[in-house]
Amino acid sequence: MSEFRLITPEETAAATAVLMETAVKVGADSYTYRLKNQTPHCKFGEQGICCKICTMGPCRITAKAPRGICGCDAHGIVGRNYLRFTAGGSATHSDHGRSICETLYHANPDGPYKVKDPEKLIRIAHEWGVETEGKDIYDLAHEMAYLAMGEYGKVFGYQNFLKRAPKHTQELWQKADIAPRAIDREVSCAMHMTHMGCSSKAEALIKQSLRCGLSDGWGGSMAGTEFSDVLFGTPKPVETEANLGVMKAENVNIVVHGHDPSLSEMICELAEDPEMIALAKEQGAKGITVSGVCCTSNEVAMRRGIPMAGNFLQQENVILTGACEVIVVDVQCIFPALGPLSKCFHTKFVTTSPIAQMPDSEYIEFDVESADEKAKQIVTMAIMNFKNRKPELVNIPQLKQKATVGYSVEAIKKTLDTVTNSHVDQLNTLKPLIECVKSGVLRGAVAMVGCNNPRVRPDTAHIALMRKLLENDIIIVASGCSAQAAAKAGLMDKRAKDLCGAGLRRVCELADIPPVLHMGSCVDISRMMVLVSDLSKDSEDGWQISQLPVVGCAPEWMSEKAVSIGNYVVATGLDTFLGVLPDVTGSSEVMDLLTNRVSDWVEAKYTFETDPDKLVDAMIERIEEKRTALGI
Ligand code: BF8
Repeated sequence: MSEFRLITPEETAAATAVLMETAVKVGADSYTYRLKNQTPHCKFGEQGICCKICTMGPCRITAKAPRGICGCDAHGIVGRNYLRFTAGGSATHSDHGRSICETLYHANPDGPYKVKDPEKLIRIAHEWGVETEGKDIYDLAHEMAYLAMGEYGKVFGYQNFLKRAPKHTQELWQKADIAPRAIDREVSCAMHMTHMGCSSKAEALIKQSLRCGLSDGWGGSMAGTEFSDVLFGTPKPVETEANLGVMKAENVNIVVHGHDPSLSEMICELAEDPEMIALAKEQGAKGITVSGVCCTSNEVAMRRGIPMAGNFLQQENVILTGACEVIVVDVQCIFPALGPLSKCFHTKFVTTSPIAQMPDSEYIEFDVESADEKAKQIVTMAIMNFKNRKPELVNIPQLKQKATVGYSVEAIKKTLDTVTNSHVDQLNTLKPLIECVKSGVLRGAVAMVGCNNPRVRPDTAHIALMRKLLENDIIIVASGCSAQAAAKAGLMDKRAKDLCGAGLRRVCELADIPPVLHMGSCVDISRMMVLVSDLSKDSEDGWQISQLPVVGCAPEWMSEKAVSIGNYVVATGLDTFLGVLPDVTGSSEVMDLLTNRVSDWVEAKYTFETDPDKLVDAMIERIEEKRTALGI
């Protein structure tokens, strides 16, 4: 085995800098150029004190004008903006979850979408009190999909999945009046509360932000994750590779980008079709390589080992390699810049969803009924485009790392089963993990999530934080673009154990795991909620979620979805550390609510810190405080 070496974000940046030369050559711009044109950013926007929810304004809060025309002060304006931001994220994740439920509703043994994990479907049905005995698995799938879609508009009651949380957490939600009702209702209610002349009390707005976030994490996102597993299989450890070097110059390169596995799964399926491979060879290529960007990449990496070309701020780079025949996208986190950029190359930019339509793209609408036909059309388009490459523009930076991915909660428990000496009561539980934490072999865990943001040099905060946490025997579970940052650097290579403290290294050796566990895409942060719930339930000492030495962190986040996630992670009882400030600094009251007073309701709060060194120290300190409080 060759010697292990970490690839630093600086190395990736240097290797991709040459792609900027190509950009100049072909007359394309990139986010770095556009960023320059957009800075300095608007200070009113940054502080959240610009209000444009009616046409009396826009109003901006200054020392001379402390209230908008309607009389709303900075706290009301910031609180409303924060709640609307949350609602955007919650709606987005949840609508993704709804499409998965729709796909499940159309699953058919003879169609493109099948039930790959019937056991999981039956397990969820039992949780929801649905009779399964003697039912055809596809009838059950359709019944469950219908019920799941009903969760979006349920008339009375709360989200079904809330029952997965420990009793104490459920009681906190009830007491604070933040248990989420129908998913669509919480988004709708957020829009209603923030309409002109409704709520301007910061406390009420922040409470609804938590509730709307919970409807995402314990509602829409959880449906997205769970029913994706039913359809496409529950992830288990699988080998893959990450970084731009996974693209192959001699092959037809198809890049899948976005979030919904319904599209990417079909593309992967077709790309393996011998008929398609033969066609690619006929066209002069050696084969077909599918690689991914953003969360759809995480989805197909976790289930199929499809390599990850990169995370959010790599999306332009895949086109700049000059070797991308098709970049096919579904929804979310797609730069509109890909349209004009693709025009500078032979690359076809294919949009597929009515939700994400963009200029300068070829629109091939993807739907459940014609999924295989459309996938075939897209894969054929890529193959036939191979001959249009301009060889002088082809330059794939030769950087890639090995990664073991696919750590669903089920997979984590299975892995732990291998180290328990088979005591029956320890099987299929998280007890061995709790023992490691109790004994101090592991000090705790951090859930590292979220995006890249041009405000931070791509991946630098993710990697710096992870390295220090690992040195301190703190295990990491990661998702979204944070997981891809780790994989690109090499932290999901099992050999990265050598970068860990002695305790964590020992755990990695015994369990044969990398020190950063890939738990999936951003909707899969719902997996992390199940993980901490099960840790609490499996703890013989009755540890509540908020007592666990576990925190959440998003060091380079940028999207509305990330704020929705932050809200449900905090509301579930995990202290959450953000490395980019949300636009709330214009209100001392909202700042105090988020970083302090929310803990009266949910026993957890936010910490905002833009200096990565201070951020990681604050997390380690919090983990140690939790250990001391537990007496371990
Ligand atoms: O949902 S981490 S940049 S890709 S928003 Fe987007 Fe952020 Fe990446 Fe996935 Ni999540």
